[in-house]
Amino acid sequence: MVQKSLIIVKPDALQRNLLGEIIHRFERKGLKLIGLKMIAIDDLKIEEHYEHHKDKPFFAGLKKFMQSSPVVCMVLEGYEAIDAIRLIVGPTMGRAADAGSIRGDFAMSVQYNIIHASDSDENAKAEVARFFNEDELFDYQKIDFDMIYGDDER
Ligand code: IDP
Ligand code: MG
Repeated sequence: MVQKSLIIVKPDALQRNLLGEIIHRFERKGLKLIGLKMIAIDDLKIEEHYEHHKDKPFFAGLKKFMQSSPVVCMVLEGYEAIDAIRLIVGPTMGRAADAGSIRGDFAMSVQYNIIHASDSDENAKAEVARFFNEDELFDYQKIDFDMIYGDDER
């Protein structure tokens, strides 16, 4: 199944000049970039996006961190892309993430962990709709497509 995933490049990654490195990793993998923008996350969006953590003691700190600078949001598309992207990103705890993953290579923290990526198809649909309007997502032909997928994956 072709899936879309919402990526947020967090303030720590922007401060540490890792945006290009992160985009480069997804590009080389063969994922298709269909949306990209820089935003300041407002209170409502952060509360919806991290709803599952809103009663945790670290929520106020997480909100402050996510609002400490703009973030860069992307939508990436690909065949079974959600799990593939989570592998590239690594687990939540940076210092437990495998070397080679984004968090494994660039993060030591559980909170300052560089990047958000959707974790399920259901969450991805809600997250993409939360951060992108329809007219900010692009449907276009990519010329490397035939070299990235086999016939039964298209
Ligand atoms: P994920 O980003 O790997 O999907 P989630 O459990 O959905 O992880 O948590 C969302 C974000 O909340 C994490 O990426 C991290 O920035 C922050 N977070 C999660 N657990 C903790 C914690 O125990 N302390 C501080 N921040 C946390
Ligand atoms: Mg999550």
